[in-house]
Amino acid sequence: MTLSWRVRLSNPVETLDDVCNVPVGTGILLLAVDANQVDHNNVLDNDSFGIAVANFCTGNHLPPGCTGGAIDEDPNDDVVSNNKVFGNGGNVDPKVDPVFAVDLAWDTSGTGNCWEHNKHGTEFPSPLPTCH
Ligand SMILES: [Ca+2]
Repeated sequence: MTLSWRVRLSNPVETLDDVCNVPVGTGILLLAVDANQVDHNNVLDNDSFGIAVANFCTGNHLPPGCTGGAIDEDPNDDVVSNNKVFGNGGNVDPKVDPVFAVDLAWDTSGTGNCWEHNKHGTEFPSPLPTCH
C-alpha cells in the first residue's frame, strides 16, 4: 500500500508536550527510533523536509546527551526505501537547520541507518548510506 503525506497546515497541537516541537511542514520524522522501515510512501511538498532521521537532542534543538541517558537518543538500524520524495523543504520552519530542508535528511547520528531505491530530488548529506 502506498501512503501519501503532504503537510501544509501549521502544527495544531497547543499543549506543551513533545508534539509541540514537531516543525511545521514535517513529512515523516524518525526521531531516536530504532529498526523502523519507512517504505512505499509518497512524501511530497512538505514545507520543512520530506523524510528525516535524527537524534532526539538534535531534533529538539538541545545539546548532545540532553536526556542524561534516560533513552537511546540515536536512531539506529532504520531503513528508508522505495519512497517517492519530491518538492520538500521550500519553506522551512525556523526551528529547522536549513541544511535539513531537503527531501531526505539525516543528521548523521546513530548506526545502521540506510536509504535505498528512493526516488527523490534533494538529500543531506549526499550521498546517504545505502543498505548494501
Ligand atoms: Ca534509539
